[in-house]
Amino acid sequence: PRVVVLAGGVGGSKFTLGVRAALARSGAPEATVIVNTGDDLWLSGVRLQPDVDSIVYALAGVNDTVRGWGRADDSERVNAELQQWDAGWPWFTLGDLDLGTHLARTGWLREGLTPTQVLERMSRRWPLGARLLPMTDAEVDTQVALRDGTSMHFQEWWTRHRAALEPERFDNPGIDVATAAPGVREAIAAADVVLIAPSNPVVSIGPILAVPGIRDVLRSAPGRVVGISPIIGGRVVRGMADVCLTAIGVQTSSTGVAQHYGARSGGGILDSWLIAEEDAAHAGSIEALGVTPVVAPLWMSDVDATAAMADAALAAARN
Ligand code: GDP
Ligand code: FO1
Ligand code: CA
Repeated sequence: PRVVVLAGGVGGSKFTLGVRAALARSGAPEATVIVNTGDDLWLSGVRLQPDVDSIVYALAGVNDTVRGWGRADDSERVNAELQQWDAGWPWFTLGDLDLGTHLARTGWLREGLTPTQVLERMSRRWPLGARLLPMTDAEVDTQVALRDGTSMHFQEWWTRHRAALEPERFDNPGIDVATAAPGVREAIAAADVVLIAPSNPVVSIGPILAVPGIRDVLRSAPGRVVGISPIIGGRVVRGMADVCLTAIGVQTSSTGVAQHYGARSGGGILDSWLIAEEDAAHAGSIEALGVTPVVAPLWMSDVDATAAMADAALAAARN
C-alpha cells in the first residue's frame, strides 16, 4: 500500500521505524512521512528543526536513544563556548555533531533553498527508507500563551520550565496564511492509508492539521485514516502531552484524543483508532464517536513490536 505518516519527534520517529520495517517485509513502497515543524526555532543564528532531526537521525540509526534527542556520541565543545559568550540559551544544549546539521541547513536556507529542498538534500546522506516532507515551508514556530498574558517559545516552555507553567493556548503565528509544503496534499490524496503516529496530539499533530488545506485533504482523501493512541492506560508514555491536552480541554485518555481528532464521518479525521490493551474498556466509547476501535499492544519497545503495531494499523485500513 501507499502509506503516509503524520509524525512528530520521538513518538513519530519510533513509529516510523516500525512502519519502515513492516513495509520492507511486505515489499511495499517506502512511506511518505509528513513531519511537524511547529517546534522549530532560530537559536545562535542557526535554524533548528527538532522533530525533523529526530526522524532523520532515528532512520539513519545515529540518534541518541537514551536522551531522546540529538546525535549519539555527541560532544559539547561548541556549546560550552557559546555559553561562555552568553549566546543561545543556557538550558538548551547544541551538540557539536548536531550543530553540523544546523549549520548545513542554515547555509542552504540562506542560499535560497526551501525547507522542503533542504530536507530532500539531507535525506541523501543516509539510506533513510522513507520520503520525508516538512508539513510546510513557512516558519510557524509554536508559542505557548500563559495564563498571565505572556508567551514564550515552546522550546523554552518545555526545556527550561519542563512544562511547569500552566498554558492557556498553543499558537503557531502565521499558520493561517501558510500552505502545505509541495507534495504534502498530493501524497495524502494518493495514499491508500494515512497513519497518525502516536505523537503529541497538540504540539506535534496539531500544527500539521492546522496548516490550511491539510485537514481538508485528510477528510476527502480516498484512503483510510488510522490513528494510534499516544496515551496508554490513561497516561502519556513520556513528555508533556498530558499538560498540553489539559490546556485545550481534552482528557488524557484514548477516548479523549480520539474525540479531539474526531470521526471522519462526522467532520473529523479518523476512520480507525488503535488503543492499547490497557485501554480496551474504551472501545465502546470510541465506537460511539463513529471511529472503529482496534485493541493492540501499543508499546514501541523495539522495532519488532512497533512493526507489529504498524501491521495492525495497516490491517485496520483494509477492513
Ligand atoms: P516529540 O516531538 O519528541 O515530543 O515526540 P512526538 O510528539 O512524536 O511523540 C510524543 C508522544 O509519543 C508522547 O505523547 C508519548 O505518549 C508518545 N509515545 C512515546 N512512546 C510511546 C510508545 O511506546 N507507545 C505509544 N503508544 N506512544 C508513545
Ligand atoms: N531537549 C531538552 O530537554 N534539552 C535540550 O537541551 C535539548 C536540546 C535540543 C537540541 C536540538 C534538538 O533538535 C532537540 C533538543 N531537545 C532538547 C529536544 C527538544 O526540545 C524536544 O524534546 C522536542 O522538540 C519536543 O518535541
Ligand atoms: Ca516535537
